[in-house]
Amino acid sequence: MPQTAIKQGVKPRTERPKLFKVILVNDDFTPREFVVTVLKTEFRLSEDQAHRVMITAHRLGVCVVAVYARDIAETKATRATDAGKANGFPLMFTTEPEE
Ligand code: TYC
Repeated sequence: MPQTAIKQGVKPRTERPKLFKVILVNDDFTPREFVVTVLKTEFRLSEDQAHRVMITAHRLGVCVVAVYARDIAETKATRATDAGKANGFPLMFTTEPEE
């Protein structure tokens, strides 16, 4: 558009990329300490944060770990789930879009 032209009828919009939640799902088999270790290594949570997230999922069934851009959320959820699998645990992380 030439610099002198006037744009009409276009709503000014600030595009913000949608964020995705990574969700930790409880199970009856994965040891608590293993869950804490995965949360610390893959999501860089402190010992304290990791313990709180683990115990919340343990008590309520699920807990939001963090929010990221879609590809980062999916990569981290996959890597964290694979860490459980590699050790024979059914540990599961899922992703879902934020409203
Ligand atoms: N419920 C597991 C236990 O009692 C611990 C656990 C917590 C597993 C959270 C998964 O997302 C989870 N050993």
